[in-house]
Amino acid sequence: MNMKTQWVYLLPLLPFASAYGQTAGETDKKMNILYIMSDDHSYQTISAYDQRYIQTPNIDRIGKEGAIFTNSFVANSISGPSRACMLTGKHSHKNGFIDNRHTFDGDQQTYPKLLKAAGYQTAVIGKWHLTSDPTGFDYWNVLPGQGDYYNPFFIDNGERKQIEGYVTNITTDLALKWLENGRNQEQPFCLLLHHKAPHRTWMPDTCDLGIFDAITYPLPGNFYDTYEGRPAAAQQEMSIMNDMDLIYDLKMADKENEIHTSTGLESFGRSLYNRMTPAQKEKWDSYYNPIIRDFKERNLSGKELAEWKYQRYMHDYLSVIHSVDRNIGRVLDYLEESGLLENTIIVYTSDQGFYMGEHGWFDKRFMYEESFRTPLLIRMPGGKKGEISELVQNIDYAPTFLELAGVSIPEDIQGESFLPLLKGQKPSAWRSSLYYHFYEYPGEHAVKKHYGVRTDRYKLMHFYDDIDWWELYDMEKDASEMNNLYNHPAYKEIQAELHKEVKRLRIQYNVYEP
Ligand code: SGN
Ligand code: CA
Repeated sequence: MNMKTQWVYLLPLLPFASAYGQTAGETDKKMNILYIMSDDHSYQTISAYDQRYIQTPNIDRIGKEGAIFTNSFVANSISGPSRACMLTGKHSHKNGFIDNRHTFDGDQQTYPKLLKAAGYQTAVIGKWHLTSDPTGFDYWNVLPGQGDYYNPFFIDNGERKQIEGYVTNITTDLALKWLENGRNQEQPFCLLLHHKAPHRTWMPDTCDLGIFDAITYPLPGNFYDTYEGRPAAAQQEMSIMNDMDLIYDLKMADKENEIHTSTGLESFGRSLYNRMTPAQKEKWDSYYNPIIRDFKERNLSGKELAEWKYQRYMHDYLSVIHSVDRNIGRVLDYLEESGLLENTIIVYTSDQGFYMGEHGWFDKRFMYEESFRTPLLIRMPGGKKGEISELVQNIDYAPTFLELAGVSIPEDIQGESFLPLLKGQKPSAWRSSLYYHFYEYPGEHAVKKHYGVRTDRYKLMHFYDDIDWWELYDMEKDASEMNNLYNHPAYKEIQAELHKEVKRLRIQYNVYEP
C-alpha cells in the first residue's frame, strides 16, 4: 500500500518574512528532519505514555505539540536489526541484518541515501551499532559498538577520538554543533541523533546520582511470573532476580573486593568504573559507597534481594532517562531559538521497548508487549496534534520521511508511509495487523527464535528452531500476556484466522529463512 506520490511538503506560503527571517520565496524549502532515537527507552518511562515512574517534560513536549502514537511497534526487538529496519524500510530478512552479530551491508538502499540524493544534508551522531561504517551521510560521528557512558570514544567520519564527559551530553553537544556550524544552511537537513542511553548498564550522569532516592517504585504485578504455559519465557536469561549482575549492572564494585558474582560480568563492571576520571570517581563513590556498605550489612537473599535489585535498577535507569530528557530539552530550545522549530519535523523514538520488571525481566527481544512496542512521538509543523492509534511499525519511518521530502518511495520498501496519519487524515485501508520476527538464538539472554502476528486485540506467536511452540493472547482480557490461549476451545476461530493472517503476511513480505 505504498503511496507512490511525488507530493512535496510545502509550508503555507507566507506573504511576508516569517518568524525566522525567511522571505516568501524561500518558504517552499523542504522540511528538515530531526530523528531522535534512544536505546532501550521503554514507553513506560515516558510520562506522555505512563505517569507511574518519571516525568519527562521535554520528550512529552514533542507529543503535546504534535502527535503521540499509541500503537507503535518494532519489527525485530533488538538494536542493530531495528536500526537496519528503520534505515531500509524493510523487514530483517530483506535488509540482511537479522541479529546483532551481523554486519550491515552499507551498499544497500537506505532512506538517508535517497534524501541525500534529493538535496538533503544528512548526518548521524551517536550510537550506530551496525558494524560497518555509516554510508549515505555527509557527516557521521558515531560510537564504536555499544559505546561507553563515561569518556566515550567516537568515530568522527572515520577518525577515532576520545571525548571527556558523559555520553548523552556529548552526543547532544555534537548534534548542536553540527546544526549550528557543521551543515550547509542552504539545504534541508536530516539529522539522526542516536543516544546510547539508557542502554545497559544504566550509568547515570554524576549530576543525576540519587535524584530519585526518596521514591520506592511499585513492583509490577507479574514480577514473580512463573511462566506457566510459556516454555520460551520460562527459559530466558534476562531475569532481574537471577541474571542481573550486582557489580556490572548494579554498581556494587566494593573497594574491599569482597563482593563477587558468577555471571562472568564482574570484571567488566569494574572496568566501566575505571574509565572515569578522578573527579568523576569521587562523585560516583560518594553516592554508591554508602549504598554498597548498606547492601553488605543487610546480607539479603531470595525475594528481598530481588526487590532490592529491582529498586536499584529503576533508580539507575530513571536517572539516566532524566539526563536524556534534559538533553532533548536543550535541542528543542536550540531549535526554537534558531527559528528551526517551524520547519523541522521532530521524531522521538527508541530502537525498541524494554522491560521494567514486568515478567521479572530487564532487556527486550520478545514479541510480548513491553519490548514489541516502542515509544513514538512526532511534532510536525502544521500536522496532527493528539493521539494516533493506528498500528505503525519502524519499517514505516523510511517511506514516511521520503514522502515528506517529496521523494518517490521505491517499490521494494515494505513499510508504509504514515504521513497521511500525521496530517490528520484517516486512510481507508490502513493495515490491520503487524508482522514480527526475532532471530538471535542461541544468544545472550537466551530468547528463542520466534515470529508472529499482532492485530489490535490478538497476538499469535510461534517459537521455533529447537522448540515448536505457539502462543495466543487476547490482550483486551489479558494485557500482561500471562494466559496462553493457544488451543483454547473458545478461541478456535480466532486462532484459525490468526494462522491465516500470519501466513498471508509471510507471503506478502516474502519471508524466507536467511
Ligand atoms: C549487550 C548487552 C545485552 C543486550 C545486548 C543487545 N549485554 O550485549 O544485555 O541485550 O547488548 O542490546 S552487555 O553485557 O554488553 O551489556 S541492543 O539494544 O544493543 O540490541
Ligand atoms: Ca536497544
